[in-house]
Amino acid sequence: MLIKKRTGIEIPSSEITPKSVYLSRRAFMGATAAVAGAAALAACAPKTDLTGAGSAARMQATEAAQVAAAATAGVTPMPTATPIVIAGQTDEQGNPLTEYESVIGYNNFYEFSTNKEAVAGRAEGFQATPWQVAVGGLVNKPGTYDIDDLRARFTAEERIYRLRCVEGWSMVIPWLGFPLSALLNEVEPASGAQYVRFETLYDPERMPGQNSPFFPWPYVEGLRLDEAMNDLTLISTGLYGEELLPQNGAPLRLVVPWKYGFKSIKSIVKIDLVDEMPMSLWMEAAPNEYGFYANVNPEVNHPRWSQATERRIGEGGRRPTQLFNGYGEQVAALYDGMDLAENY
Ligand SMILES: Nc1nc2c(c(=O)[nH]1)N[C@H]1C(S)=C(S)[C@@H](COP(=O)(O)O)O[C@H]1N2
Ligand SMILES: [Mo]
Repeated sequence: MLIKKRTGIEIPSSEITPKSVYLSRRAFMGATAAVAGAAALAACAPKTDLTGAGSAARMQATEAAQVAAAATAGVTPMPTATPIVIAGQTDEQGNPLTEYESVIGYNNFYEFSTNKEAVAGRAEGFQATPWQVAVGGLVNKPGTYDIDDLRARFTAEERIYRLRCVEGWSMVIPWLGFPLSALLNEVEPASGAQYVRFETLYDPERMPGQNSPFFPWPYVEGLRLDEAMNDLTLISTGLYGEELLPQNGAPLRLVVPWKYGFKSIKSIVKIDLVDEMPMSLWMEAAPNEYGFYANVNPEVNHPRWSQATERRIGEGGRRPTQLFNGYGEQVAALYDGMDLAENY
């Protein structure tokens, strides 16, 4: 089931739109008038009632429009766990969503390729189920969770977040997922737990990039416990109303929208509460370039390039980068009294 939760960053209900409209705006534009009509009809349906008597009919109308639009564009619609999804077309700042094709076709996932356009192809066929995540370390109730169990236990919400890669490009992505805090509360952090350490699957046969000697595999990332408990911090299991595809970190990945994208570790198998700052893959690979915090900051440059501006995928030109990627209201207090240049 999918709900929209009031987070302060969601969009007004007057602007929410069924997925058939946003799934592939380009495909939608090119679709026939009949398809456009069907989708427009669905767009007029009440936005909040997903369970009422009329919802099945609306789902079918929406699905039909989506399938027809996709067929017209020569795109195969993906299996849908939740047949109808309500989403905004913009983030809370009014930025339009990045095209679905770019979100699933332009990826950083070094376990598959260092070429962003090659990742999706290399990751195709990666089996993300069955999948288990071990949550342990300094907790009172360690546990191993099956991905199906996580999906059933923690209701997915939609969160439209900006993703700012440290390389200087960005996207606006409608994620599905649940706050990491919900999972951490379940295992009960013990006294002494101060950080959370995340690890990606290590399986060089299935993730051939891990045969590269240039990186200290597996991919590891970390957060301070208070950062991990912040409501913005998401465990994502999907995007654009669909389950995550392998290139986006199936079946579950972290999303930390105020930090550079590399903190948002993909295909997680292990989460540990620890008492010391974890050493991430990037800290280990290039300590002078990548620190633990990695908060988006236009005034703290990468040693090899400026971070003042970014290229929004799908847009021409560059736009100014925002401190904390525009989420300062929610997270700036986490860093009160800290020197952000020192703690990069
Ligand atoms: N395991 C793993 N997680 C990863 C990466 C990676 O190479 N391996 N790349 C990171 C980087 S640099 C970015 S920008 C985001 C990209 O996420 P996306 O491809 O879903 O947009 O994933 C992050 N998570
Ligand atoms: Mo990135």
